[in-house]
Amino acid sequence: METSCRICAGPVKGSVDLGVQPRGNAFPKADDLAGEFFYRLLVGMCDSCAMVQLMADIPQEVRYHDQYPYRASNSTVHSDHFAGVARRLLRTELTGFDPFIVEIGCNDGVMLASIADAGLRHLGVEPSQEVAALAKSKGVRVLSSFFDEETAGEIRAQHGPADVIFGANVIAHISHLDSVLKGAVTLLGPNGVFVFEEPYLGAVVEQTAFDLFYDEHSFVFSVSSIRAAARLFGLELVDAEPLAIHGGSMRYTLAKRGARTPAPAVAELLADERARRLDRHATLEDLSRRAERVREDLTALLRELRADGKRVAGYGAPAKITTVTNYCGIGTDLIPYVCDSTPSKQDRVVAGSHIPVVPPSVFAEDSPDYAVLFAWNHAKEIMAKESGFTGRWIVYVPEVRIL
Ligand code: DWN
Ligand code: ZN
Repeated sequence: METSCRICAGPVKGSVDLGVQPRGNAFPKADDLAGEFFYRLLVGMCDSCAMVQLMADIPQEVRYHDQYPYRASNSTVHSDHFAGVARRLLRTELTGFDPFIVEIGCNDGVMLASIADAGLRHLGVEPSQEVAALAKSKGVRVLSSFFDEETAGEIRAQHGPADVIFGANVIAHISHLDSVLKGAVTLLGPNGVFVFEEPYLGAVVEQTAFDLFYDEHSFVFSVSSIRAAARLFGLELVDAEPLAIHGGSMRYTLAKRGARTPAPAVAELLADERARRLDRHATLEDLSRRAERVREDLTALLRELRADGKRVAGYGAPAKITTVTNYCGIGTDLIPYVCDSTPSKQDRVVAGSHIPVVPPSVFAEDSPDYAVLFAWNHAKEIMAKESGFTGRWIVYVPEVRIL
């Protein structure tokens, strides 16, 4: 199958086939499974700009509805990270007279609350009502909308140019990325920056983290694909910084073309990506083979444990669990339940695989023999929290192992 690149219209060939999948963050009620939405999760790379993207386009209104369940503040590590992002922006980019920052997809205000506390002009652009209400309760000003070129024009007309546009784990979600980049050009002041951090293709490849592919991730960025996309729309990649969050992310800084001198990190990371062949189809094809291996190993292990009468549970219900369980064909026969601390996911089931999501107290009481760590990017925090767990952890990233 071949489609056209959403950024440059070049040919995109499907290289990773993760089968028929539901929406990653659907978390339906057990008695409301009739209308589950499914699509073919095929991932490809553009021949021209090397942008890795989903071949299917799931309408954004279907993904970011009012009950969107993800809460960015749900991990201490994440909350600390975003408070740190705010402190850094306050120190570096937001030091002029009456600065203005816009955050695309501000979720529950995990970053902008610190900006609001500092008394700076800001605006979160967030289409999902429940998370937007949480942000507002923290004193964050929110516009209920999707960000695109038109919204950017409206914001500029009302508030003036932005010094910073920020986005975390959201820019790669937006399939109309071309319109977002055009909007950044419209909204930014002459020396403004568009800073965003997203899961990094290099980390996905290195760790065989195929579960980072799901409907919300319209793209998985690399330094080279972002540099190419920025150029097409009058922007320039002026900095890139690897981050540990979400199992390996990259923070990109774009400025208007010619406004800033690119940091040495850009050329260094581009050279590293060339050496790692991150712009080659063969790299995705290899990732696909390694994903198949994880599927074989994980299902074989879970079947073996079941045959031995062991009790196995899941820990964490990130969006990633939807991809893994549906790709591997793991249902309640192998994992009867998964616990998660997010109230909006509890008493619901994982889409497609229908594994019930329960509060962590159920896990503590049940004390299973094994726990599959689906929220693997939070391993440190979760293992510290569950230091009393007497069973053994199973991880599948970068390969299947019992810890
Ligand atoms: O792009 C996205 C990213 C990167 O974040 C989104 N589309 C949504 C989200 O993806 P995710 O759902 O994979 O994110 P997390 O942060 O890996 O989700 C972790 C899950 O684990 C949450 O549901 C909360 C849960 N959790 C828990 O139950 N106990 C987390 C911690 C730290 C805990 O102690
Ligand atoms: Zn392209």
